[in-house]
Amino acid sequence: KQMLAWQRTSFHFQPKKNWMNDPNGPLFYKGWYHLFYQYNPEAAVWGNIVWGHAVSRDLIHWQHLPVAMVADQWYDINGVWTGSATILPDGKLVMLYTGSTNESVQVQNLAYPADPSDPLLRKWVKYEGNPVLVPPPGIAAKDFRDPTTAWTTPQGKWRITIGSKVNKTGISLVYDTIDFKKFELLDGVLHGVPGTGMWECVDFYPVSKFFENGLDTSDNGPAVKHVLKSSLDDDRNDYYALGTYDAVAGKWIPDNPTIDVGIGLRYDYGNFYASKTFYDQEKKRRVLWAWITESDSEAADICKGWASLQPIPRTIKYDKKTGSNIITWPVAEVENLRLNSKEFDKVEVKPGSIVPLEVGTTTQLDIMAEFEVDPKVLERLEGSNATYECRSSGGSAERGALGPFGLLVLTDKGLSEQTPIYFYITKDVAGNFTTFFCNDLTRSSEATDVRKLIYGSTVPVLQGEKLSLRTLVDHSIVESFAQNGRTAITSRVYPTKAIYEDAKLYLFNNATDVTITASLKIWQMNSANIQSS
Ligand code: DQQ
Repeated sequence: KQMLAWQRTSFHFQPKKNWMNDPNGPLFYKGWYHLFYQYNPEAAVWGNIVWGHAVSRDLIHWQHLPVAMVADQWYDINGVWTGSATILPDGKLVMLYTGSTNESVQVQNLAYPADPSDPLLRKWVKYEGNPVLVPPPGIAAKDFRDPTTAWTTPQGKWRITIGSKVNKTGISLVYDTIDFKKFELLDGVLHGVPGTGMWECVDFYPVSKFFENGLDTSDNGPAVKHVLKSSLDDDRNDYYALGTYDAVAGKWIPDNPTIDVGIGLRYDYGNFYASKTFYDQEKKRRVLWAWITESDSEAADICKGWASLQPIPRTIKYDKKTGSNIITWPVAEVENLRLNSKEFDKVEVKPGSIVPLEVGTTTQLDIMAEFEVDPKVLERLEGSNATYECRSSGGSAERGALGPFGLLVLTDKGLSEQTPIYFYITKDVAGNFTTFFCNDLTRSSEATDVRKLIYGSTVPVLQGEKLSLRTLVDHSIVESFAQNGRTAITSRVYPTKAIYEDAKLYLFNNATDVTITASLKIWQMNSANIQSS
């Protein structure tokens, strides 16, 4: 009981009770951030899906509102599924969402605010001509869902894309519209990738090649690249690629076809799915939400009465330094929750040792850490051909010359439960280094009904850069970022012993050949007191 109560978060968005999944139609309107989400009002498992709704001034402190849309029409009676908002030039809003019909056909529907003068957008009206789109010829009835935010075309129309598949090829269909009521299907697809299966929750948006600000979804030109993201139903991860959008043809081409959507980069290498971005016109940034599932058992979810979280929303930017990836980083507003901080300067961690970090209670933390590895040791070491992979290489217990080293969060004094977040450097025979960033959950809990994977991937480290990581801990969620957000890993952690006052924090170094010098700043985090009205 106490264990389950401990798992509820203090500064992450979650409904008061029951089940949540995908974020829907995020937007900023008349001074308020709105988050809608897939919600089951009746239970802590998926089903009876309606649109939950909450508002915030700062993306951190939320107020729950009554559900925005329920399943009350033949065209959404089996579920008011995922959708996106578009803000029209006159400030009006339209919402497109997928309905699962009385015959479980996936159709697209239009909704709009009943009272645009209400900044809280409490009431929504469904268009009387719904559905506005049904599956086109050649597309199966259950493979047509999750319309994006619309952007403008050179012809002055609106354009959207909708995920689907043909055989095993994941695709995104493209439609033009003037009024969001009548749509015209374009020839061909925005993009498709063989072998990737059904594309859910497609997202498509520009990022600036040169500047820090985010871009409106309709921005285009030589100074932008376009990100295409798909949530792969088959492996439940969010993949993206950078590329070029041809507005005339309605097609997108990846920069590098070998790291295309679904076969290349991910937003997050942990638990992170069905994400959606929106352009925050107030702060001129693009913000990312996502569905973070539980990784305990359904029985435990039913027992605690809730399931799923949203991450701390992240700003998304193109990484000008590498040119090959985007960077995601918790919105600046989360820093307002920082309480007292502790600094640790140049702590030496010898090969095969751990160092406790005394910071008081460790269940709500924001940790910034930098690690230095003696460059002479790096030079001296002989390269090997070892093929390392976070997922399959034995986790934090497997010792190599140059790793693993990093943090142990949510760890009890006896180290019987520990959640390591770490770097691991490899050197090949040609002398090239590769840095991995991983999170090992295999010893994170003594509970037996919990999925305990090892997450992670490589992270680009440029000449002269120190290794840096940031980790946010909030009870059962741990979000980690390497090299300022080039690689992110979100995990759900369910300790049985390392809870409340018994959760400790350590530095560890399991490398055999290097001493690590770590400098950290660690804040305890306030709760966000999420209110219901
Ligand atoms: N969740 C929704 C669908 C979407 C899926 C249904 C992704 O619209 O494809 O709850 O998690």
